[in-house]
Amino acid sequence: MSDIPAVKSALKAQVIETPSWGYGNSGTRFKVFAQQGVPRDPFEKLADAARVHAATGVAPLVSLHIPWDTVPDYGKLRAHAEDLGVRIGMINSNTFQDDDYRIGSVCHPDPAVRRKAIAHLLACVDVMDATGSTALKLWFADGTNYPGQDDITARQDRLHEALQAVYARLGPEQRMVLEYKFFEPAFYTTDVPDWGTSYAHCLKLGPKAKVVVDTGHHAPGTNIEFIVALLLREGKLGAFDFNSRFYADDDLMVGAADPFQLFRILHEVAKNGGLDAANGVAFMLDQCHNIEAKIPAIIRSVMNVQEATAKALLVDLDALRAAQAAGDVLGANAVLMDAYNTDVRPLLAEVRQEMGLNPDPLAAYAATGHAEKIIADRVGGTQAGWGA
Ligand code: LRH
Ligand code: MN
Repeated sequence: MSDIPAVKSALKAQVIETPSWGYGNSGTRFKVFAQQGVPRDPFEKLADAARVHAATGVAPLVSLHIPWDTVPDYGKLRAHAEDLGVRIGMINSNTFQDDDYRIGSVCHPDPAVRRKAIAHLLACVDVMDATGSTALKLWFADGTNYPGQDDITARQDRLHEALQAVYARLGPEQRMVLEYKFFEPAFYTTDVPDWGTSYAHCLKLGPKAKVVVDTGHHAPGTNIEFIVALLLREGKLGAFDFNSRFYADDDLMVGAADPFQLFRILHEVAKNGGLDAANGVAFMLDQCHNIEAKIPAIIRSVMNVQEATAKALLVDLDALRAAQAAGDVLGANAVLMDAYNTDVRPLLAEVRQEMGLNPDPLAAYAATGHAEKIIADRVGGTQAGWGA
């Protein structure tokens, strides 16, 4: 039987990180649709993120992306975040939007280009120092498009050299998380294509280096919760980039395309200590809201993570383990499905009330009038976007 008070306190202690770029304009190679009221700078992005935290109570961290969130004074940005009741989370590097990086950044054949990329990564650690962030999140678009274009092993040597330089720069409380992705923008090899490659590099680097699981970065049919369980067992799960997809890296709202998969992932997280703050797993959203209203979409996404987490915490682990030990295949599966089929919305409404919040975060946000205010106020200037 589930310990509801324990489930409730775990849900109240949940920490979800929202992406600064989720509040800006985004799209596909076909079109980036501009929306009224979109932020023009990182200060306005933080203001929108603070509204998500105010409505949900569990989104106090905002991840930044450099140079998309470059400002002259990061101390001022940090203070602005704290005034708004949020904190700066992971700092994301960007070595995928410069002409010099056409055939790679840290894996580029030309040492001068590699030095440029490493300098950017080290500059991101400076941003961590200035904003109080404790995690550097690395994703490399590096790869090749044609067989023979470059040497697979040599590129791994170059990657390791760059990662070592960054690892050596980290402060005592700082860490780095390495994200993998099986393709795009490269279409023949990607230098960090899967969890195993990221894990191998992180193992060589040391305890401050862990793996990022972006739920949109796997080949169709991949059992992501197996990867999560294994990385937790190895103590090498550093962070999630939550989103969902029907086909490729669609970056849709987490849980929208496959809520059952999200539940299975959170089940492995909850069962293997991944929710314990001591394990330091970051739960970030990495999404783009190309056609839908951005702040409500991010609030809905946070609620989807909360619902999957609540269902995972309601799994009767004693009954599950007993059925598994007895080889009771259908019995064990039924225990999990009972939790998944539980409507946890009343429980979450209670949790929000006990946190002093409106039980309906979307209604809470709508009642603030923020959506109308930003459309009225944010006129002129350049709307934030990927700049792709
Ligand atoms: C790459 C990625 C990475 C980010 C970017 C915004 O696809 O998932 O995490 O830097 O999206
Ligand atoms: Mn990602």
